[in-house]
Amino acid sequence: MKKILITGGAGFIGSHVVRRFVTYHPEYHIYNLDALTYAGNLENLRDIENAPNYTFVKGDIVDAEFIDKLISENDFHGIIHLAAESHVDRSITDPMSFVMTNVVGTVNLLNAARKTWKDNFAGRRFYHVSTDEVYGELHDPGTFFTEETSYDPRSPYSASKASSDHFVRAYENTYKLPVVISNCSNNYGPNHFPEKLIPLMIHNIIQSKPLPVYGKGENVRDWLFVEDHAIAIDVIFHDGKNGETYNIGGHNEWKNLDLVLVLCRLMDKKLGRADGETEKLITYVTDRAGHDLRYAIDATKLSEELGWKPSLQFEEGLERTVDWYLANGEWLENVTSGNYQKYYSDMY
Ligand code: NAD
Ligand code: TDX
Repeated sequence: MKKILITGGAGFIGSHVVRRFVTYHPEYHIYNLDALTYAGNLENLRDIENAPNYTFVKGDIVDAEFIDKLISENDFHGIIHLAAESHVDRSITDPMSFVMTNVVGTVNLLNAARKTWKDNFAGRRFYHVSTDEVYGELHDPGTFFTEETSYDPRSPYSASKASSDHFVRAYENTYKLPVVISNCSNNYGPNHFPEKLIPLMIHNIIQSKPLPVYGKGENVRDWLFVEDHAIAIDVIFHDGKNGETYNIGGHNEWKNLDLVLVLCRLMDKKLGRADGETEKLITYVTDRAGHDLRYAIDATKLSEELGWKPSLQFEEGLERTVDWYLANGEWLENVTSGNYQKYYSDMY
């Protein structure tokens, strides 16, 4: 059985990727390597934790010795790398943890793969999961990020992800490591940590707390349902070409304020509140420092070359997401106790 290492598999996107690979690829044994930071939660994987082709490994990608040992002792055919510090606001208050995990951690994995695989790269693949934020921001409607767009990272988070992307490409060029990279737009869906816009709003709506909209709510994001991202990763891992980059996006742009209003109306219905009641909770707060105006992905290459398209309409995805949070109050309760309280009170 081929062994595949997935890093960051206890986090939001990683847990959906792990579930997909464990369920749809019984030909693989999936090793989920995760440090279980505040963002990692094994509850996300309860349904598959006893699957015969699944093993969890607790560990930190910043620990080079540990990573070398893990990778040299296991004959991994593929490494799908998602572990990261992922929240832009946290990168503004603590950039160094982003350098350590996103840059140093990625280079540790690249080094270990190179040393272990030596020049025997046949059938191996290092898949680096990245973000559209490396391309900077867009201003003009109708313009999109393509795979040829120059890098222009503008937050400590995107600078760390851009740096890791460059290292991955450098290892391909210098050592011929078989790599593939994808850059995806904003994900949403079940298991999303409630520091990010959509789950934070859902959490606050349920609790009738203020809904903090940064600035005037005019920034634009392109939203993709997380399971569609997991499908794209599956497709690229198997059919993508070494050395290539694939952009992944939903062609689903929303101004933040419009998105929050849609969510408020949906939650009025779900919670049996009067129409318009929830949106009274909207509160405009100080803008994020260096807040990127607009991200929008052109995913033509992925759809034309590999046949991937998002499967879900946004309305359906948003309703599935809201229903998941309403049905999983205990999950939300667990992740918003303890340290989350301190994070939230420091933010506002
Ligand atoms: P997340 O914060 O929900 O999860 C990150 C996971 O990585 C957690 O389980 C955490 O415990 C683990 N981790 C963090 N530091 C680690 C370390 N030093 N060693 C081992 N494990 C560690 O993040 P996410 O939103 O699921 O994002 C996953 C990946 O996808 C990231 O690389 C991110 O840059 C990328 N991405 C995210 C989005 C998005 O909208 N969330 C969009 C595009 C790309
Ligand atoms: O309380 C909030 N109020 C608000 O107005 C929060 C948390 C966010 N926002 C705004 C900021 C952004 O314009 O909403 C938008 C989305 O914010 P986030 O959910 O923090 O996502 P973003 O900064 O766009 O980054 C996300 O997408 C790309 C992920 O967190 C990254 O990991 C991914 O790479």
